[in-house]
Amino acid sequence: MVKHTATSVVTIERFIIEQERLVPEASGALSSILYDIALAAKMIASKVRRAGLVDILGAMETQNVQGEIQQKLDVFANETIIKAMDHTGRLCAMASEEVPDIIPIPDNFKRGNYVLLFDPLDGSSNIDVNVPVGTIFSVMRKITRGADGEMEDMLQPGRRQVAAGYIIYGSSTMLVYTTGGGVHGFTLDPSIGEFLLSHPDIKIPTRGRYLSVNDSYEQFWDENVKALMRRYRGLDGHQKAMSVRYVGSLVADFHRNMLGGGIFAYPSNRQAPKGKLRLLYEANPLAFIAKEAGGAAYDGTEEILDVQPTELHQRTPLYIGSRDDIATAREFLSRQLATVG
Ligand code: AHM
Ligand code: MG
Repeated sequence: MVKHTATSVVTIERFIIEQERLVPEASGALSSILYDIALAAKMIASKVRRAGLVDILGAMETQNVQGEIQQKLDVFANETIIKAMDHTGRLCAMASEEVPDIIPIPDNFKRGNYVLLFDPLDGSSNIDVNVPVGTIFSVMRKITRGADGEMEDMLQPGRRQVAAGYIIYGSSTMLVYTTGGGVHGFTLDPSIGEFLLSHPDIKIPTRGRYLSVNDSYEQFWDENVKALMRRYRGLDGHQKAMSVRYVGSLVADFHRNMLGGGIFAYPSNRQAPKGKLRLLYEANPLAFIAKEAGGAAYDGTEEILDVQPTELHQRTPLYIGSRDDIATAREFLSRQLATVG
């Protein structure tokens, strides 16, 4: 990573260019995908900021592919990302949590060598109570031979991601991303409309302070999960109790735990044997970031990044965060005393 002095102002554009120069064979395509995502993020941020002012809130009558009520801002975020990315010649297809099938590149635009998968506005049920929401994205290299991206390009294990990131629309807007050379965070300065480097080379503390889990599902958890949560809470006398923090907005919970250390868990339960979160749009990109920051992500059986996806909107249980806390999860969940179902 290029070193900057504490006083140098580094825009995301400058940072991406400098990172690209460190890789002599880079074509610039990935850098351009990242700029375009940053542009879409600014457009979404400005809309989210005004959410309480303009008549944009409220559920539309359509339901998204997961069967949940879509908020209008979801639709806006989804369309903004598609429009910012479809004409650039860098992508050969996209996939969104809000769209049932692969999103093709329109016929009149050039195709590129990458696919983009994204959750345009995660946690959108939180918007009308002014809780942070986020965008999550993942970039993979195309592996099929034709010009258009195919299902096989989308269903690659997370280990093959070449870039991943998230934007958190919180008290400030931040964009955090990795291309495999560490995790870097940028804060949007609204007065100049630029993302400025604020958190270079983020590392997750090896053991964390925070536990983020929705324990209203406890009655439906497997015994191993219950025992694991007792350990995290310090109830079995083996470790200091972690503090419970649950926003219910994945990006916000993940971001806090990445900076402060800890674990976010959405275990499988009897009502939802695969949990709630999506492998391709949520778990994989955050797992790549966690790994690059020195943390880990686990699905209760294997590393998230090793899971071979079988469908676009696949759900997965998720344990993600500090390395040692994930090791504890691995220890408890591999006991397999009882099964969920
Ligand atoms: P969404 O993709 O429909 O917005 O749902 C995902 C959100 C996550 O942000 C959050 O971690 C989770 O749902 C919370 O779910 P629950 O209310 O079951 O705890
Ligand atoms: Mg989501």
